[in-house]
Amino acid sequence: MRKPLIDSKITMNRRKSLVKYAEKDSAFILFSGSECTRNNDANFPFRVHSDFYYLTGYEESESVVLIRPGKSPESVAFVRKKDPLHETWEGFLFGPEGAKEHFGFDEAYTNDVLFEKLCEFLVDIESVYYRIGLNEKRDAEVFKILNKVLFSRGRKGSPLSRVLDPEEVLGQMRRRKDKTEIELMRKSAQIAASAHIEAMRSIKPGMNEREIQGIFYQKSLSQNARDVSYDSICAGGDNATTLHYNSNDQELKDGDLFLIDAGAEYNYYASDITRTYPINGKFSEAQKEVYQAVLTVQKNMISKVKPGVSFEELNEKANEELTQAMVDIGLLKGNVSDLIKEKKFKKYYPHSLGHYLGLDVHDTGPYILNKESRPFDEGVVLTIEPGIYVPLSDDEAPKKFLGIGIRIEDDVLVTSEGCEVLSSDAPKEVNDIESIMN
Ligand SMILES: [Mn+2]
Repeated sequence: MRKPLIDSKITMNRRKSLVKYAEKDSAFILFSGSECTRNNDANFPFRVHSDFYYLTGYEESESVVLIRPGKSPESVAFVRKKDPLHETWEGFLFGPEGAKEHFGFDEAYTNDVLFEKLCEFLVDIESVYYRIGLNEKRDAEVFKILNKVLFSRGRKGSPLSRVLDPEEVLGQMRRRKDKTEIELMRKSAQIAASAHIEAMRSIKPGMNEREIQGIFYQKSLSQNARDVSYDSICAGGDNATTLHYNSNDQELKDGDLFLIDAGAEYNYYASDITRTYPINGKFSEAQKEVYQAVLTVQKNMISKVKPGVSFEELNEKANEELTQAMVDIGLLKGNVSDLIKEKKFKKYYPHSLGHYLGLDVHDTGPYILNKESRPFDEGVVLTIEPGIYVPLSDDEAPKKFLGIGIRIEDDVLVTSEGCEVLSSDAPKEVNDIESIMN
């Protein structure tokens, strides 16, 4: 038998607490996702949908859960049937009995009766939380069911009033991490940080970007990460000025910087860390100038993270400080407040400061609520990742800065008083980096 990764008491409590957030007489229909098969019969690795995992801990593909907050039965699972022949090929399945026993669902069935059972369980439901657009075929089936439910109520029955995005509720819940999640986030960041250190130690001029990608991957999985949390960005020299560079196939040159944006996924929880360092182990003066500018802003922004502060405030502050730094090092010319107003900094810093982090790398949760910027709460995890990128092709920057792309990214947990940097094991001070590399 496969052991569930989360104690079912925790997922049962999460399902129970939906009633605090959800509309009256509502139901959630959540799918785990389906296996993707290539033409040649080889499987793409399946990964359960994060909302589904958060509320169930169940990892099997083609599973569905219906949750009716406050009603009985409250949770009904539809899962793959136990099938010895299939299990010989593909491995263990819990089946409905196992699903009930080990995951605490009130009822469980095989997934082939999903649609007739849904009709039954949706009769007294007014609003359905269902995510449209993940799978068109599934959308069509779900809407067919909803239509059938509607008709079954006859003329006197109340209409099914709404289909709502489950993110409205799950975004709120998942945005603040509970104790169990914080432990997993911490572990995920520690794994990734140690993989970053390994990459830092291994890099040498003449290696290929891909070799460092491999070292990061190996070091993550050897510490029990189930995968990397996204396609790693391993960019030497000018490649680092392409924000989502992922060809990772060029030779690393003596004298260039290396930018690596890579994270681990541990028990489905993501880390997301970026470090930039010299391929030959020693920063040049020009590289150090830009690096220190980014690092100072990054540390300043981290020091401001606490409950009540919002991304909007931090973004504004980061834009100001980065513009000032760009002027100080001679990358931009002119009056600082004009440059900020005209957003001239965007040329060298085109993205924003960070994002929520959790079961997904760009985690769910509202950044804006009721048209107001949402302040951080205790338990929120986010990234802080300013950067400066000067492409070789730039015709305005001083020559010494051309081909320098720097981003420094940490994972930060909001605590009651301030914050904790979960990824602090990964060195980022110039001296620390140089001493590890030499
Ligand atoms: Mn990030």
